Amino acid sequence: MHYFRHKGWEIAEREATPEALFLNRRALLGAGAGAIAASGLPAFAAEDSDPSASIYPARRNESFKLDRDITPEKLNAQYNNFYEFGMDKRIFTRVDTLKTRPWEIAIDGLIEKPFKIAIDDLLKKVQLEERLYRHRCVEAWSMTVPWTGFPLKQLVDLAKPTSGAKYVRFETFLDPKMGPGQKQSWYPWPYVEGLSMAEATNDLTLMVTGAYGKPLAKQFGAPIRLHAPWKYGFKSVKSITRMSFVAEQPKNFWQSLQSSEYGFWANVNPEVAHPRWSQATEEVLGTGNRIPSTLFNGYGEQVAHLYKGMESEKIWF
Ligand SMILES: Nc1nc2c(c(=O)[nH]1)N[C@H]1C(S)=C(S)[C@@H](COP(=O)(O)O)O[C@H]1N2
Ligand SMILES: [Mo]
Repeated sequence: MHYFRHKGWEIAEREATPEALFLNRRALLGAGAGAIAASGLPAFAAEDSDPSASIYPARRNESFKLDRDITPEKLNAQYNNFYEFGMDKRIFTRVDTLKTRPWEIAIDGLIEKPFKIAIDDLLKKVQLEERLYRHRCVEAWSMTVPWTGFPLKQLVDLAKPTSGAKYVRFETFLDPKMGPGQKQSWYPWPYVEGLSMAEATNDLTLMVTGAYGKPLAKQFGAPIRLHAPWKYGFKSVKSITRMSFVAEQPKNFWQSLQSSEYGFWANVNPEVAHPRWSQATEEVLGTGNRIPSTLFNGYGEQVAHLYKGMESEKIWF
């Protein structure tokens, strides 16, 4: 018998989910269109034409496990927040206008030499892996996702920030033809988010380019989005077109809209209520269960040290 200590977010092997088995089978079959057809599984919009399809699925990094089942793909792909495409959860019904190729990301600000890079060139420069992550929305629901991506640190290293860089600011596309929600002029478009340099270079911070063993479906924020799993979901900005290294703390989309309700740090804390609702529990998508939420969404071992000495600041929402 093996004795080893599980971290809070790890599960025992025997609890491996059907999705995990499915992904392993995909890995054996290869990710070609034939394999997808042969498996009889629904093909989601993005994957057929996606030029990066052949690099999925990536090898799973087994150090990132979960104490919960993976949210079924179909459910997850039909329950999304993406205000560029509307204010309800049925984003998948109208996300076709998002054109993900060509797609360039501008990397600029306080770095050695600002540059632009096409998504498919970036994918050649980084090491993709799969990680199982929890996602906790500020609206008090949660899901668990097999993301594919690479640690943001790899991109920070490519960018070579200068010593003046204290934060990374992310920006989503600004194009109301592509994202008709941007015609709603009372919102502070484009969607902006930010992280401190310490957060950006923490190993947990993932740039996500795939989910469920394939390129990101459009509603998940194709072709590239962020996921910082210890923070409320709104920090995880989708469809990124620009990453700027800056000296000042960026003001994010929700903070610009309503700073009394949404802040910069937005770390999950069940004991600190949102001004309009409790954060003590969360509804686990697809289960009908409401369970207690956890400090840093269960990732305290990895990130609590980042906030030592900052207790007097508004780091919880
Ligand atoms: N550009 C952009 N990014 C975004 C959002 C958005 O509206 N626009 N919504 C955020 C919120 S509130 C959440 S909970 C997650 C939802 O991710 P999912 O749809 O993949 O579950 O995306 C985040 N990233
Ligand atoms: Mo959210």
